Amino acid sequence: MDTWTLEKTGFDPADIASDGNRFLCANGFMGLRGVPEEAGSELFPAITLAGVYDQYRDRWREPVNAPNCLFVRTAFNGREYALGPKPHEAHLCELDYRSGIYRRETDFGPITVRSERFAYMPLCHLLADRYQVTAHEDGELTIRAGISTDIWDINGPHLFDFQFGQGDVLTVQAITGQKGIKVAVSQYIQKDFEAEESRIQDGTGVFRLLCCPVRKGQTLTLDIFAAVHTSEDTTDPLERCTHVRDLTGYNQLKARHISAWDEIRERSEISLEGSDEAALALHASQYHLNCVAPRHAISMSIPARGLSGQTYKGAIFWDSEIFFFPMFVYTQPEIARSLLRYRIETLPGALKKAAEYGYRGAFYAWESQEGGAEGCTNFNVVDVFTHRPVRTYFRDKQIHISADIAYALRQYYAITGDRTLLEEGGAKVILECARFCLSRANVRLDQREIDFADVIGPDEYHERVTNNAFTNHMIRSCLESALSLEQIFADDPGFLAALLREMDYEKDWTLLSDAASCIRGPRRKNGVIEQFDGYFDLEDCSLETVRGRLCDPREYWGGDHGVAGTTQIIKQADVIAMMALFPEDFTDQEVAANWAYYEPRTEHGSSLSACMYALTACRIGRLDEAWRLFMKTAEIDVTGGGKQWAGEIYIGGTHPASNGGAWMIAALGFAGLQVRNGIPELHPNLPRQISCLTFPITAGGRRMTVEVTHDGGTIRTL
Ligand code: IFM
Repeated sequence: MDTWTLEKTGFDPADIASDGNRFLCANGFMGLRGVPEEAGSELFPAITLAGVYDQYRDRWREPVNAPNCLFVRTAFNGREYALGPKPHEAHLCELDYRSGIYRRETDFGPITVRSERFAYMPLCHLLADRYQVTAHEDGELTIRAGISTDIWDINGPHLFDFQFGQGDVLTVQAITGQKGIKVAVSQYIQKDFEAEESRIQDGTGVFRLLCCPVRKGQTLTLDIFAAVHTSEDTTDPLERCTHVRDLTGYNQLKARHISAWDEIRERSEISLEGSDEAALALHASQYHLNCVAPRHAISMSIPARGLSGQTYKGAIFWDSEIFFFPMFVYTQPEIARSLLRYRIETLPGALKKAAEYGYRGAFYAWESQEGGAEGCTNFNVVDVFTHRPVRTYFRDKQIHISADIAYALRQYYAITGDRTLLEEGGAKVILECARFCLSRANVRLDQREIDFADVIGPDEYHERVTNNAFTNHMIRSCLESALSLEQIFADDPGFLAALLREMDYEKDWTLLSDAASCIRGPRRKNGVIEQFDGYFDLEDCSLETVRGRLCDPREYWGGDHGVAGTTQIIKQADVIAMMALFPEDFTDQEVAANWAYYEPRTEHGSSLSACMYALTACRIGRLDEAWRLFMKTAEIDVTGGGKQWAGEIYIGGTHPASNGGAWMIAALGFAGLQVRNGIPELHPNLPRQISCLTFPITAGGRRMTVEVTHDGGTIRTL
């Protein structure tokens, strides 16, 4: 079995949305959905831009999709051939996970179209496509290649004032409605055939028409080069886009692209022996997380659905720090650094949000967009019955986000040994997050106890609860991270002293230690931690019972009327996520008792859930379950799994959190990798389905190779 290629035979309109995600090409700057070149908006074509957002009227703010600059559609003897809206059997497509090269071959009868394309990794503004047409009879071909503005937007339109350029390089420049950001794209072609050439410009874009006679058996090749720039990355994006004409040939570009991917894999690839299905799933996961990594930016994070579209408003969630960050910090720490720098740079947004809610310190956006602006609305779900927006409290009450960021900053230092990120704003972020936690605390003076009331933990089906175990634990860790700065900077006490002074922090500093020890610990029953105060009093019924109460499969399980809210059924790992993230704070027996209790009560309705259960399952020897949950996590973007709807909101896309989760299960769970006092160690828990795992890591600035078999594990310094 080829464990490096995702293949699909036949075109099925029912799979359009999901295939666009599964066959994504991306390079951190942009994501090109896996749709055929000839696609109009009905097939959801999108080139989603990282970090460029726009809001149209009062609709949701979301990332901007650039015009489709790889558009090509071919007509033979006057008839245009295009996939959709009907099924088409004579079609196959594939994505090579080694290099992110997408290929398709479609037999339309009189002609066959083949193409191969990629989002160029060495220079993130470029796309390339080799498009070939073979004629099966003599006739007249018309190829329409250009820039289509007929693209997918969920809450658009976002681009206005289009200017079209019809020179040797076709260009389109438009501006976003809200901020007037210029978005420019271009398309340039090289071809191996003579054709009569003209231009057309209509309401759907600007195109060149190439008309020529063809003989039966003849193949025409068009190499298409496209560029995308915005005024966020350069002062004159349109001019920059015209440089596509200077590119050397397709083959050279492709060779450079492949070698860039070879380097990425050399630094991050986990090779797994024993199961081809698992190897394929792991390759898919690693591809999907690596292809959306911001290699081009020193301060940028990754949206929850990567660059596969505008789902979840292209926003940055806790997914970044808790699920994407581990793979990067262990394999490509400069990317982990970029994710955290984004939080450092967006600190002003977090300070502002805290102040708006009447708190001090940094309350990070639950769905963070550029500058840390909160993208999460008060009504984040639409009810499928009434079609009315449902008041949700993610934005106001998921306060663990700030503590999660502090957690990742501390992890970065522990794993890399690099203090500079703390010096360059990271320490300040930790202190502001801790200050927020102090100001958000509900203090019961008579009992010297602190509660965190009216919060939402990772399990979003239970809103506005008190003393969510995960949240309280994370917050305690945040306060301790702030205190740990004293040790980290023990050799440079002046740094911390100056920072505390600058932040007017002296009083907060004196409270930290006391506050950390006063946070209410979780209640327990028979060794099981109560997820929040009163959770055990909720109806204890099965997942199937709750599912059976749904009147519509797309119905939202949480919120005021959700089927899960009054029961112990939870959306995603919560107590178990806490145990996975703080392994040293819980015994094996505690983990085992909680796993046995919570797993059957978890819907795994979020793609963030299964990996936390798999990680903890490794630790307690439930290896068959770890394996099952690993496969569920790793396969998600192979099968196109995961929930597609929350109420009436489309939530499909790729799943970088699961992709990162798969890396975590393999490296931290199966291989049992941990860094203690700066030294990596292995505690292998290899399931019987795997015979060997090998992967590179970087810790303490040194590069190493890890190998784990059923005879044990070794770490070799390179
Ligand atoms: O961050 C998650 C959240 O935990 C569950 N809903 C989806 C978000 C984005 O992945």
